[in-house]
Amino acid sequence: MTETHHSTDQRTRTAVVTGASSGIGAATARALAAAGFHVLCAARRTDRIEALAEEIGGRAVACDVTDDASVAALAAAVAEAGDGALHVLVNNAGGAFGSDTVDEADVEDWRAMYDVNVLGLLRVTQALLPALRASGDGLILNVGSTAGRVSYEKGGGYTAAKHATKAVTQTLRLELNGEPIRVSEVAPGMVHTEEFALVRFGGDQAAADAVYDGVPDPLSADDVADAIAWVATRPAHVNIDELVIKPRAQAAQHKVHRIR
Ligand code: 8X3
Repeated sequence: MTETHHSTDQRTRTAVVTGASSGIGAATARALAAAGFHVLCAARRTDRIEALAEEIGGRAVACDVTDDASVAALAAAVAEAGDGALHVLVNNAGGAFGSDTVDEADVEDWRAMYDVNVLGLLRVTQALLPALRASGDGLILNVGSTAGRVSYEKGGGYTAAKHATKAVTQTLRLELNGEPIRVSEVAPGMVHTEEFALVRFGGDQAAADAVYDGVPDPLSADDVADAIAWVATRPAHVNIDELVIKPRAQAAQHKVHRIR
């Protein structure tokens, strides 16, 4: 046996991670593969997910969660890879676009945030629910945020979208009650990834760096992936409803310890 890092009981289980090209998504794909899942790495940037899939023995699936046809192609790939069954869906694709007050926000930024963070989750979940049901032991894990718990200045569009992520997660858990599908949300606070803040600030590296400036230890993508893999590997009857994870330095959204 060569794949000694795979636990035998998870070997044949299949997982999908959206937004797998970077950050929390890529780290989650690695963590689930290490836990023994066959991971379908879904994202728009094919060069990145192909390299990742090769690294972890998974499969790359080009997917834009804001596009119906693209999500249908993901469902087709799942049907092929998992023999019609999917055990874990990690709805991770998302992001923040813009940092403006409600007064000055760009409607298109808000539309794009709702589309990827909320409607993307809806599209993918609808498309993959039949395969999750067919597994007899499915998990839908939505990556939320502390921004889905509180609001903060210049984050109105993102906090609204992430509050919606939480609401949809809770609704799904109610509606799927009695079916063999768990529904969970992992909600991180400050995570230092290469792209999240950079995208939010439209490529302004100095603004992105300022978010983490002086914070001794923000979370890493691996920290969050570790939590996601833990949720995914609980026994079938154990539903972790929600897990909020912040760095020690972040006592609350606005209360962040900085050493300079
Ligand atoms: C990211 C956390 O603090 O930028 O989801 O809203 S925060």
